[in-house]
Amino acid sequence: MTNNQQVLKFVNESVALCQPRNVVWITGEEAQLEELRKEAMATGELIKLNQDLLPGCYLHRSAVNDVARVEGRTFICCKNKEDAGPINNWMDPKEAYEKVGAIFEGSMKGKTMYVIPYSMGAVGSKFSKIGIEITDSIYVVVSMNIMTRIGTKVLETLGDSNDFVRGLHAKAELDAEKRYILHFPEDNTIWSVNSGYGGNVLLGKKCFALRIASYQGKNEGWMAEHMLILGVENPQGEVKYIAAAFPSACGKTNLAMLIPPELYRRKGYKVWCVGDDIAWIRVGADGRLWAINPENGFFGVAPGTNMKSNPNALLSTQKNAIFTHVVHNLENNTVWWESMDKNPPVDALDWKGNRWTAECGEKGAHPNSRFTAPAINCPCISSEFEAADGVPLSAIVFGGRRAKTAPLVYQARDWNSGVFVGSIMASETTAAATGAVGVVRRDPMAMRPFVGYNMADYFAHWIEMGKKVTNKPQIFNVNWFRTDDEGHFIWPGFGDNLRVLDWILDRCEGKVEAEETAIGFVPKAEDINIEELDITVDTIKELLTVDPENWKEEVKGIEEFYAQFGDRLPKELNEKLEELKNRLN
Ligand code: GTP
Ligand code: SPV
Ligand code: MN
Repeated sequence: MTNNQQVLKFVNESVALCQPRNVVWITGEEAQLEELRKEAMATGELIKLNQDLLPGCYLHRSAVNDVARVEGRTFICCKNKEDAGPINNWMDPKEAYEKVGAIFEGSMKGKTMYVIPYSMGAVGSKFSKIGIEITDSIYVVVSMNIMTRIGTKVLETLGDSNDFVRGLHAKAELDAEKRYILHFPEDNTIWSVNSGYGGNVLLGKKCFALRIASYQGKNEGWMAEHMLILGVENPQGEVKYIAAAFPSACGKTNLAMLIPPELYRRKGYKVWCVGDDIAWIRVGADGRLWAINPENGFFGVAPGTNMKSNPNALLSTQKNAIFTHVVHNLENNTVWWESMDKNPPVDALDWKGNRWTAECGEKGAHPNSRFTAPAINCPCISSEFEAADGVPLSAIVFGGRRAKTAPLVYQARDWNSGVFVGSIMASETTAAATGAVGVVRRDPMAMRPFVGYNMADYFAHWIEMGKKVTNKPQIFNVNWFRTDDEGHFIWPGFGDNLRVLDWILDRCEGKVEAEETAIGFVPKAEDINIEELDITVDTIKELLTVDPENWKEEVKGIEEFYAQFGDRLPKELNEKLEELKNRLN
């Protein structure tokens, strides 16, 4: 399929290591993909769902121990340990190739090896980048076909260039003890073994588009971020773009495709989705930041997705989608998950494939059960989804899950204050990664698990980028997750989050005043539009409070976090921390 000597060398070396029975190059043609789906159905790897209700849709299960990213087994393998930094797990590249090479050795005996050429970003666009993923999993092939642009056209675009990311994946035994997700940023290489879960094996996603790309971006002067991108169209038809970074399972997909509240719809507001998880951001000739979504589909959280919370996401999954670890509804051969509706199926299998009914008290779908769905299925996909230069950003928004402390929204004073705001982000952990759920941890820019180098250098890169952006977006922080004394969310969230974006865009245009606090600018309570909402201005006031005592506690956590980086932490951030402390006193 190609004469590219570097690609051939990579494939040949992978064959020598994994020893597959045969090698199949993925062309991207529907006939080939359909053959593979049939083969996967025969082995049970894919289950074909009701084609009248869910045309082109399949169900897939990995192993019970394989339902989330494994941060403890994810490594950055660069020559110097200091370059991986204190947040990443590090392995010496030579040791990593040897140790994990032994696990790959012979792992594809008797199996087929698939070679998937893929493009992150529209094929041939100057911002796009190419990867080759080698895998023994048909689930990976058909999912990469949804999540990225794959096939012959990508190899044609690559020509004889060596500028591609090498990704090697083997399911092997799905042995959690021998599971490794390795990144070699200095070699443009990713190795993933013993997993079949999306975030660990769809190598274009977190592995390439964030961990490797963040390293490339640092060296090449651009940014790879864990951000959704959306456009808000006002009644005059003007569209302003916002990129927002929230940690895993903290609301990116929901915000990216939100449906405006009735009030806003009547006025003529629309929201357009450009991306729901990853943004590659560059400085344009006009001195603004421009963002593309390098992906071609959504890998979304299923539980909680319903016609009320996120109809656009649900509608995106109604054709050509693949579901993992959800309930298999045997009544009509469809899928179900918690809070999809109030009618759990009676005749059903749970995410493990065991007989299940809602009465048993256990959840039927895994909390991190997901779907891969083509972006073009989304009813509000932006006309700029494939735009070669991306979209210009008016605002960058950070946010996390905080029961207290962080107000509904605040604005940073300037770019470096915004970098500080991003760097001190903290959020309660979710089911998207293995480990405890609901524990507050620092997750700067929602990138804690995804920066492919030293996080202190990543902060420095943000500060450097700010110097190149002459027409800067404003930077904000939001928190949809403040709770009352009974633990209920106070803010209605979802579509009503547009009310906060409305204030954010007004601030960007200098149309609305704000109140200065120790941490930045918060809205005047009456400036958050609560028309037709069942809450009062007093509730908004409560949501906007900045409690100095809470923030003094927060400062301790920030100091502890910063201390890990020693001298490598940019001095600008220490200055911002000192400023915050002074304002609090
Ligand atoms: P990843 O795909 O892991 O990166 O997650 P994500 O950031 O795209 O999160 P997603 O939009 O899938 O939301 C995750 C969970 O947060 C779901 O259970 C949602 O129902 C819930 N959620 C999203 N937005 C809101 C909100 O505004 N308020 C509340 N209370 N919950 C929300
Ligand atoms: C996340 O965990 O942030 C996801 C899902 O978007 S995964 O692809 O598993 O990383
Ligand atoms: Mn994500």
